[in-house]
Amino acid sequence: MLRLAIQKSGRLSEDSLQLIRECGISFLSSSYKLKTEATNFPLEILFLRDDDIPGYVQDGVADLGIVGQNVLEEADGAHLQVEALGFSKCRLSLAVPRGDAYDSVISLQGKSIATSYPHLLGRYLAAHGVQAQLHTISGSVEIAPSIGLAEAICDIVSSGSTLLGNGLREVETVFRSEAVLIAQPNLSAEQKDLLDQLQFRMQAVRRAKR
Ligand code: PRT
Ligand code: ZN
Repeated sequence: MLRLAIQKSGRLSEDSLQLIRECGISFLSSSYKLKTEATNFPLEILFLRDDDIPGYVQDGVADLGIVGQNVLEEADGAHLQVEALGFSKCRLSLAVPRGDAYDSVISLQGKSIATSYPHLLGRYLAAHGVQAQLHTISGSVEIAPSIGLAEAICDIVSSGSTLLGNGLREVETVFRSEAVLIAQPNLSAEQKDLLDQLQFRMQAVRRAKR
């Protein structure tokens, strides 16, 4: 038996469930439940907050998980990735108020930056030799400059319309992300075999869409 953790409700939920269905796995979907069992594959599905998924998989509470690489990498879990899934593509970007002067990342030297990704951003700034003051906030990062909390932000961007609507200009890409399948490091031989079957089906689903 494998336990797969997916996001309970959010941007990854629907595509994660659809991928499982497209792999030919049937289950009773119940949005209010915490878990459900597949009827034709030895798989149990746990519904969790996305931020909790890397930790549950690292600790072996869940055997597998589907999560964004942004959340995985921020939690230092990149070694858990076994398969890129091709959906929920987005990027973690730096943005500044539209009217502000900006030449390169060096322009951020000594500035204050609001983000929910202090680890990824800190690593990027260090690699570019920039020292900045990071303010870690968990949501509504894009309003930080307009309320005087920070001079720049680093947040997830997809279409770019949220930045535009808040008078911000995207200036650097810090990290590119998509949804990935992750697995706990200590699967049994039987579980590894099931994971192989699952990955084989996931790859076939993706090939069929190309
Ligand atoms: O409740 P829970 O903690 O489980 O969910 P959450 O609110 O933390 O995450 P959720 O559902 O918003 O996103 C889950 C994952 O989807 C993220 O970790 C990313 O991997 C991926 N993803 C893809 C996105 C986006 N696209 C996205 N556009 N996550 C967030 N956004 C937000 C972004 O934060 C910003 O507010 O959308 C806004 C920007 O979108 P655009 O299109 O205006 O640029
Ligand atoms: Zn989250």
